[in-house]
Amino acid sequence: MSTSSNSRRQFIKQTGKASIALASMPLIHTLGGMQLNQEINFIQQPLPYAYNALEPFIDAMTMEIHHTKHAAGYTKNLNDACVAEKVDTKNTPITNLLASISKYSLKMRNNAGGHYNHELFWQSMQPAPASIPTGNLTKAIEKSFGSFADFQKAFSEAAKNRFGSGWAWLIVNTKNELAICSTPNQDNPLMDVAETKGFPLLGLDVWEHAYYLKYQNKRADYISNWWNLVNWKFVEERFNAFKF
Ligand code: MN3
Repeated sequence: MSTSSNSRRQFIKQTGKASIALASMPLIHTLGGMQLNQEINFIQQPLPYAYNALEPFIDAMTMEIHHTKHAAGYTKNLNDACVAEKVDTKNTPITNLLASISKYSLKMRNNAGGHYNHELFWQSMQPAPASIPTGNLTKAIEKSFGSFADFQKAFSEAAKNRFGSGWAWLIVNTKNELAICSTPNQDNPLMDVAETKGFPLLGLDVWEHAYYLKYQNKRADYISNWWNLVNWKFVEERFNAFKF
């Protein structure tokens, strides 16, 4: 898929409708020069760092099981569901599938979300030390949340308060503003069924499989330590590529 961000921006300018932009977001596949390839055949990408690279905040065993078992399972099951439900994976970007997910089975919903969410999750982390957002993203965060500290507090609350399994998100919403939301299970803000819709810039996995070996019941400690691992450069690239 090769719609350029220029023609995309042009398209958005002409239509002026963020909701249309959200339904046709090819740029996610080419951010930072990376070709994720999900749109061709839903492939799980290798981790961009070693299993132990995020220690001491996320331990190597958690990372290995999470990537090779849980996340790999979502990708496999997504491909199985696509065969069963006759989705043309060669011509269906994952974002299009998510935008019409209500037309498919629960298996498709859970695994398309699981695949997309985890591919984003791995890339949005990097080994410590902690970084902070810069440039346009900083300005947008301050505009929407007051300060970076206030943003972190609100995002952490969303992650803590997600009952059971799910995700917390920083998104660009349909009003083209930064917002925080959370989703249950493997849902995400790109889905037509999502309560709050938008383009995900950053997501935090708060399923117990993401932290239980090290943190057990202490989800709040996992969340506060995770801030040391956020790859703000990657988040900012997503923001700048999406901005219109
Ligand atoms: Mn997970």
